[in-house]
Amino acid sequence: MIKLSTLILLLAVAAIPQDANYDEAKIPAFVLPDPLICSDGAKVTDSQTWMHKRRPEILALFEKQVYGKAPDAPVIAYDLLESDARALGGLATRKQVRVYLIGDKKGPFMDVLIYLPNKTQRPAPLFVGLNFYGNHTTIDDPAVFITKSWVRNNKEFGIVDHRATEASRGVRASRWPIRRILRQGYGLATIYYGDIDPDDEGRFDNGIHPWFYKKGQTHPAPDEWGSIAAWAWGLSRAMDYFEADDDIANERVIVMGHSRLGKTSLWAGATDKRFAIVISNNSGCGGAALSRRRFGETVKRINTSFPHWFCDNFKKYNDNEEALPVDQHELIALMAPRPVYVASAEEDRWADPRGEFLSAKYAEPVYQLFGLQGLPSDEMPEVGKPAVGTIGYHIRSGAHDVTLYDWRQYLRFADRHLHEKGMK
Ligand code: GTR
Repeated sequence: MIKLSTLILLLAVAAIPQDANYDEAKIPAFVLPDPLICSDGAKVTDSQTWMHKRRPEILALFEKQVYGKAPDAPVIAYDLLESDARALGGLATRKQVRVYLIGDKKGPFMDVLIYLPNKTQRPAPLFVGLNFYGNHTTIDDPAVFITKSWVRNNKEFGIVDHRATEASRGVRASRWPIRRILRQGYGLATIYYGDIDPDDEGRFDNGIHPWFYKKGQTHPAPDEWGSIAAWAWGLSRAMDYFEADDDIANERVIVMGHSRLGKTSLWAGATDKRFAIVISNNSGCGGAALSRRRFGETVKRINTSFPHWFCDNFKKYNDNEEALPVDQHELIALMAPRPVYVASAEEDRWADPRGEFLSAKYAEPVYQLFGLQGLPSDEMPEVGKPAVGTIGYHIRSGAHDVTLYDWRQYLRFADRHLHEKGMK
């Protein structure tokens, strides 16, 4: 008789993709595209040529082949649903703002939860990030509205029939040290990503996409936005609102995201230069990790498990990474000259920590065009020893998650760069 525990173990092992490679020795030889060679063969030697010629080329390739092109910015509308100048025992001013994504109050909307520090001067610099299960999961604050959007079921969090409930209030607070962020003089804004586009496999008949379909269209064209591009587009709509809010320093907005939402924060930073600093936490394949290494999660694997995240053109690169006209170091380079931080976790091998480091490192030549230090470490830093220039990188101990350790580095990184610019 096979014991139940053995059976569970066997089933768990069976669930691990058999084709995933975790052996550095088995990484295929590859040549990365050079961010500094233009499509006409010209070499980029100055920041002007980068900004006006090469950068737009790379951005267009990512749009067409990887994430898909999002619609132009609409004029948004918004309503302040609720605010409290003495939230969290007086530490913060809370605002909950409904942003109407196409400017029509009968159309789709997302709710932005904002805390601003009361102790420091306004306008306040701000971190913004999407969350996985609803704004009310990020903090133990009974005043935060519970989303009515589709949410992934999660028994542990009390989410059944795809509806968030009171039971999940604060369940993800460990990923959002809001009081600490406030005490350090920053605001925090967060949005439930499913308000923009539900993360339900393969469906494009709900969320934001149908609002932009041409007559008769039922699915984005091969080069049109997948879900990651939609979530990033939503972050830009939040930015539109921040620009209209005098309490927020819109030239000091830092976009941060974890995992699929780390892929999203990178794409938001690439497509929208209004984000002053960009942070990727454990973003892995299709985020910071180099695709050509095929370590852990691969292009084929991600396109199979999550066919809706990227544009359909990206599927051409399943088991065919060398044909990609870009790789993810060029995504990091699109942030230049803005500061960008890439974070890995030691046990998060699925996301390929070394591939995340190398991407950050190989973005360096672009930063050097601006006379900036890139990532001040030629070797992969040791666990718990961040390397920080205009590009920052760390690998911490532990699993795929966002921890206080990660946030401490992000706050320090933001402080350092805003100080340097005389902005804090
Ligand atoms: C995993 C996926 C990763 C990462 C993660 C997450 O299942 O393979 O690429 O995005 O989900 O977002 O939690």
